Amino acid sequence: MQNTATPTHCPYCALQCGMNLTPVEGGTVEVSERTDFPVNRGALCGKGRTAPAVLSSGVRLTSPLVRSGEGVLVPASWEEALGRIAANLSGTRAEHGADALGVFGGGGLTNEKAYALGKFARVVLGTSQIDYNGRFCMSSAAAAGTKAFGLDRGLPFPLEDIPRTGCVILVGSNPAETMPPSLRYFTELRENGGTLIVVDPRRTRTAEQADLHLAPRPGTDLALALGMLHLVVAEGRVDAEYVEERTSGWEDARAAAMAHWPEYVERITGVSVPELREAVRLFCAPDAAMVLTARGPEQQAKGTDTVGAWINLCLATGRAGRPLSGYGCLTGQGNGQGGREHGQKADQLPGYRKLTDPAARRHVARVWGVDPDSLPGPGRSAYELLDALGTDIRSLLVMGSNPVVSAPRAAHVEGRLRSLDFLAVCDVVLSETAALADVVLPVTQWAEETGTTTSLEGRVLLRRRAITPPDGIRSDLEVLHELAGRLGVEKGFPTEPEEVFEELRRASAGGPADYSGIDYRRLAEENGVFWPCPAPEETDCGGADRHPGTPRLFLDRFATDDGRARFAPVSHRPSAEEPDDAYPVLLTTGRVVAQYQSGAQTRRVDELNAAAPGPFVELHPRLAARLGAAEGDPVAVVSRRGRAVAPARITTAIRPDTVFMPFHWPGEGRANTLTNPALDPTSRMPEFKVCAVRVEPVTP
Ligand SMILES: Nc1nc2c(c(=O)[nH]1)N[C@H]1C(S)=C(S)[C@@H](COP(=O)(O)OP(=O)(O)OC[C@H]3O[C@@H](n4cnc5c(=O)[nH]c(N)nc54)[C@H](O)[C@@H]3O)O[C@H]1N2
Ligand SMILES: Nc1nc2c(c(=O)[nH]1)N[C@H]1C(S)=C(S)[C@@H](COP(=O)(O)OP(=O)(O)OC[C@H]3O[C@@H](n4cnc5c(=O)[nH]c(N)nc54)[C@H](O)[C@@H]3O)O[C@H]1N2
Ligand code: SF4
Ligand SMILES: [Mo]
Repeated sequence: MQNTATPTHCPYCALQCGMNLTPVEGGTVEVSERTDFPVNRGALCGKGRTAPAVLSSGVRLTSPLVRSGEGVLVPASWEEALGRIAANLSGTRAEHGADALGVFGGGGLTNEKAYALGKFARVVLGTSQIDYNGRFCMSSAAAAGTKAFGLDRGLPFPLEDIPRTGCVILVGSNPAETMPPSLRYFTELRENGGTLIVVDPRRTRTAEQADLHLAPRPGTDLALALGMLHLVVAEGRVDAEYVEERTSGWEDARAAAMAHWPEYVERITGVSVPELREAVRLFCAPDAAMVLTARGPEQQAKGTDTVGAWINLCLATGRAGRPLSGYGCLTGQGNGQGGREHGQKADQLPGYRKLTDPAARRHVARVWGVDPDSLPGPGRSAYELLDALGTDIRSLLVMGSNPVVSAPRAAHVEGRLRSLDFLAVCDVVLSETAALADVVLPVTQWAEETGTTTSLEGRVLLRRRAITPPDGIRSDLEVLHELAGRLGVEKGFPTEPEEVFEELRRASAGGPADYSGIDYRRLAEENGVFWPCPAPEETDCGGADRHPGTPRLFLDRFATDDGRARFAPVSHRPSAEEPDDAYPVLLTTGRVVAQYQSGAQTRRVDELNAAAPGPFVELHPRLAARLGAAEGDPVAVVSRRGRAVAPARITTAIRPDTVFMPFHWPGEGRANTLTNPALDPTSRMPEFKVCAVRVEPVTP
């Protein structure tokens, strides 16, 4: 056993905090402070600190499982489990065609795994039906960023720029719970004399730190941003020179904003005209400012337009593509950024290339050694794929997601999963989705394997293996290698992560997310490299032997054809489901600090369960009084999709017309039983953040 500490990164969120791991008895590791990684400077949240608990054998899967004749999951050999999957996939394909095979990936997978999974779907299975949980995460911001700037990288600048700007508007983002070590950037901003504005229907722990908290009705951020832009114009705060030199589309965007009078916006959002004016004043006063969005405004059926409206505000005031200014999206999952670049998305090839672009197909097909015409076209988006299970799609492979808990209209999705002919799941634990599978494969975890992730800053990082995995566990890459071989593709699926990365570099070369100048040695030496980072032979590195990477984007030009940023001509529209007599209350959903996502991992950690033991319904005292509900009483939340029951948590921190539920738990308190799968027309993002419900007392 090696006793030295291995420097690596957290398995969970997109902040990818640095940590050191030292092996200890029982096949697990001890986490200690790693101060050389600048993003978190040693600080960790409780999830990162307790992550080793999921390595212990009592918690994790230790053997493949197959469904027996009696319908129960029983341990099996790898030979049998892999054989069953391969036989089923090839049988289904022969009978129903390649598009009857589905693949569902995850933004927690390393770049190597995401790349290999996308290649496996297109080259080995020949199916177009692959998408992943990132569709539920940042896809609206990605779509809006691509439209406006020609490129989607969550943050176009490093976090270290935040304390040095003049004002930050955080829209629907609660880093106090979702990325605690990042909070210091906002604290330092205020210590330096900058201001923080938080836009959230709830007075969160993040909002409590703000100079100004705007609490709009859920689903109305689009109107709010337009109202602010209206005031920017009316008060003569437009940066006309910048608009002229660096943007296009201003006239249409301006006309749309002028139709959104502050009084009209107040009626839609519930944010008063004086509050709107104050927000505009704080945002426009300093020389530099930023708008950062997270899931609040993005997880809406108009998320793309909503983010577009916030970008418009940045463009009109000259706050994008300039030092210490810009729009950014705070990506969520550990590899939320890289996971959306290398081909597990329905419409995408590695390097953030488009599957419909003939040149991209030729380039990637050459790297893969296949005929470009053999590559399938774009497939269904995540929810649409899940909705097609059991009808068009007969067999599904899931790697890195737990949709039984995390998909919208989850009871329906669970039913679709049950209706499949065949379900295979690779996971580290028996998640609620794995529990429905015909075959479950136990895979290695972060401390047991090497691989790269790309953090919310666009910084590519190396996670290093710190311990040997237990016997009987294989990596996702080994699984794909074995399945490819059984399906007749002997080459092209290496099991060594570095070998996969070397191929990924070539596949990404020349694409928007160009990793070709990055290798494992550099990542280790430089503590991460920001993409794009082309190989020296592809670009002018000014005589240097390596491209330095790109911490800050767009300073000279945007990534559009003409170098100009595009305004989005957007107008307010209502949410897919507005309150009515039958469902008079708005439901919004989100996270608590001690649980991660579907909870598959964190609900297995005692310390985290003690801190956040179960679901709850956050509601205002006035609504509670109407129901006759006291703190802790079970209340039922009913939507057109179903009914969930959880204890009441009564607080004045939420709007009286809105209730909030975290989505980390299965069962009776599952928030996603209620949520609306209405999709954004561009990003195909479901409307997790707003639907109509009624709240009822539960009589014992
Ligand atoms: N503890 C913890 N941390 C996590 C995760 C986790 O599961 N647990 N997941 C990671 C991932 S994948 C992600 S994507 C990020 C998400 O990080 P965040 O986006 O910060 O998390 P959420 O709680 O989903 O949503 C943020 C806020 O949006 C508000 N909100 C709800 N509706 C609206 C609305 O209509 N408009 C506005 N403006 N705000 C609204 C909610 O009240 C909530 O406070 O967190 C990452 N970090
Ligand atoms: N109501 C509501 N629903 C939401 C959201 C919301 O705000 N509100 N947010 C959405 C967002 S932003 C997201 S990102 C999704 C996330 O939702 P999920 O996709 O369900 O996310 P996780 O719970 O992280 O699921 C990851 C699964 O993969 C396993 N796993 C972890 N690492 C690996 C690995 O390396 N290989 C393999 N094979 N398995 C691994 C974990 O044990 C877990 O079972 O939820 C979405 N759902
Ligand atoms: S903030 Fe995110 S990356 Fe950092 S320790 Fe917590 S979960 Fe891990
Ligand atoms: Mo996410």
